[in-house]
This record gives sequence, C-alpha cells and structure tokens, in this order.
Amino acid sequence: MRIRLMLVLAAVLGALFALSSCAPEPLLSDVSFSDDLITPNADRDRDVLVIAYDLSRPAVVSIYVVNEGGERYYSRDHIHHGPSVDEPYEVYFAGVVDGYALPGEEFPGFSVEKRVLQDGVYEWVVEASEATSPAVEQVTGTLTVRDADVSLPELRGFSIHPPVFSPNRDGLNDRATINVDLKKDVDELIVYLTGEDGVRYHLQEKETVRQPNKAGWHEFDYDAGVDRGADPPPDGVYIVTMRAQDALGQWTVATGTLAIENGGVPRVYILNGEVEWSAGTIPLGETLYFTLTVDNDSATPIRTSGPPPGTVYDSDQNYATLGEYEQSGVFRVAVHCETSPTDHPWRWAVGGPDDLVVDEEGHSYLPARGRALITGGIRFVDVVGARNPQYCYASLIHEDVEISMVNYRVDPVFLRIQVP
Ligand SMILES: [Ca+2]
Ligand SMILES: [Ca+2]
Repeated sequence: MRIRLMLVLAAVLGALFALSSCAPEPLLSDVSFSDDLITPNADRDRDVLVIAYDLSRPAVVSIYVVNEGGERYYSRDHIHHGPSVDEPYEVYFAGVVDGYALPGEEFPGFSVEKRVLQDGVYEWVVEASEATSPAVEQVTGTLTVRDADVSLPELRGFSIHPPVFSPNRDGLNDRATINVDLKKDVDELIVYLTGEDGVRYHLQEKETVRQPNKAGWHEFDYDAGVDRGADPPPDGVYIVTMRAQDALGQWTVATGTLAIENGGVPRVYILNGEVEWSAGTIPLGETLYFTLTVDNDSATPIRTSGPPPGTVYDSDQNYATLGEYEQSGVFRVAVHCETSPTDHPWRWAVGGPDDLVVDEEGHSYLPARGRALITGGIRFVDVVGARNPQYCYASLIHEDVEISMVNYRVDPVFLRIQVP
C-alpha cells in the first residue's frame, strides 16, 4: 500500500516538474562522435566510430562532413526519426558516404553508390529540423580521415549476353551469361533481375576456378530456373542489377536489361498414354503402323525436327540413316522394339506442316497448348527368331535432355512377325 502511494506521489511530482519547465527543450542534444580520427581500411583499428545524438521530438536528421574545399559528403541525408526514448540514437560511421566522383573521375559502365572519404580533415555536422519549422539545429566538430583504403570495387566490362533469351529447354538461347571484371576483393557480389512488378530473381555464380568475391573475372550463368523444372519469370524485359560491396562498405552498381521470350518449362505428353497399333501380328516385309496424339500441355512452344509424321522406316534404318540427326532440345516421337539394335531407332516430328510453326531460322515448333496427331510405320524387313514375338512401344523423347517416365515405353504392343 505504501509503495503504491509513493509511486502516485512520484507521478504527481513529475507532472508538476514538466509543467514548470515551459522553455522548449532543444530538438537536438548530446551530440558526439566517439573519435576525432578514423582510418577506414578494414584493419579493425579505428575503422568505425559511433555517432550519438538525442532527439526530443520527431525530426529530420542529416549527418555529413564538409571538406576544406567546402564540399559536403552525406552519411545520412534527411532521414525521419522519432524522438529518442531512453537512450540516445547511436549510429556507426565507417567513413563511408553517398557516392561521389573526384574531379575528372569517370566510372565506365557502373556507378558508385557508397564511397569512403579521401584522407583529410573534415568538419562533421549533425543537424535536425522539424517538419513544422524552418529552423535547423546543428552541432559540429572535427574529424580527421587517415589511411583510407580508397580503392573501389570497380565493375569493369559488365555485360549481358544474349540480351534476349528463351529459357524453355529447346536448346536454342536457353541461357544468359553475365560477366564482369571485378577490380577488388569484396564481401559480396550479387546479381538479380527485377521485373516490372518489383519482384527480384537472384542469379547464382557459375562454379569456376575463381573463388567467389575475389578480384578478377566473374561469370553468372542464368537458366531462369528451368533446369530444375521451375517455371521461369514471365516473359518480359527485366532490369539486371549487379552490386558489389567491399569490406569498408563501399558499394558499386552496374545495370542492364535482359529480356525473356517464349520462356517456360515444356510439359508434353502422349495423350492419355494411348498408342493405337495397326496389328499385333504382321507378315515379314509388312508394316506396323501406330497412331497417337502429342499434347503440349505447357505455355511454351516445343521444338521438334523431322522426319514428318507418316514416314515409314524399314526396320534396318534409323533416324540417322534418313539424315535426321539428334538435336539437343528437340522433342520427337519414337518407337523401340526389344530387338532394336540402337535406342529408339525410329523417330518422327511431333507434328506435320499443319501443326507446326517455323521460326526465321527454320526451327519447327508445336505451339503452346498445341496438339498433333502423329502416325508412322516400320516395315519389318528382318526378324530375330529368338525374340519373336517381342514388345514394341512408343516414347516421347526430349533429345539430350530427358525422357520423362510418363513418356517412356508407353502402351506396348506384343508384336509377332510371321515368317513364311
Ligand atoms: Ca583502420
Ligand atoms: Ca530456348
């Protein structure tokens, strides 16, 4: 009971005291720099100092230094703060200020966002103002900068190639490469794409001999995620941002653009896993025909190559003997029998001229969400007596990429070849 009474008394006395002090408190007080010398060179000796200040009311605060020539360098440029509550504000200062250029200095292809001060003697300034008043309160002091590591993490030769790419696993322009010649060891070197909606997509650095974050050539290889089966960012133009930050806290930034066209993960199937075979028994010298439908169930066109549907192979031929060699990223329907001497020797395009579209370079595509009826045949000119009958089946092959399990050995036929 007594304790509670004492608390109430203290509160009343406190209120009376506050009423009696009617002169406005200064907005800014107790301003200090913890040191008047800084040596920003990441040797852990006098690299960082602490700036402290008290705010009695909400204010806009700037912290900057002025060199002997009168030029200002901002550490904090008009930042809104609430009043300090129990403790003063404390901010670390590592001698790094907003980017600037020395007379005659140019940065080809990149910008300097944060930069360490040059050696010299500066006046530091902490100033605060309220939105309701034009008055600015200011406290100043002297700061010497010595032994600054003024080398910059320059981003030379920043390049993006190609400027337009199509991450869709068709073997053409599926990847983009971003290169840079970094001129200083850094703590962080990152690259990301930013879309119109502000979403960021981070890139991984290619695993090369060079260690990450070391000075020298760096290469970032970008597949837009489709190698892992993830949908790429939507088609469109993206800003590519590369950012390096060194141990002092200096930042450099290089930017460019990269466009995605026809991006997407191909998802293609033999419709319903169904293959219609013309017969289970054929005389030697006759042809086994198949019919199936290829369904492009994705938002990306899928690339294909010949021969066209309807083509009939002799059983001792294969796609190569017809001059229709494998091409990385191409989808083809294929048939394989247990006695086939090579893997899936008979292959057909996933559509005919009416189903496919052809780009300027002559590559053929089954459009996004397209379907095509595929037929073909194999004329059996020989027979392996030890394997008669045998299973034959159809597959949908993504050449040099994969045959997904769902498209592998679909709907077998148990085929007997009648020998006279
Ligand atoms: Ca130092
Ligand atoms: Ca492509």
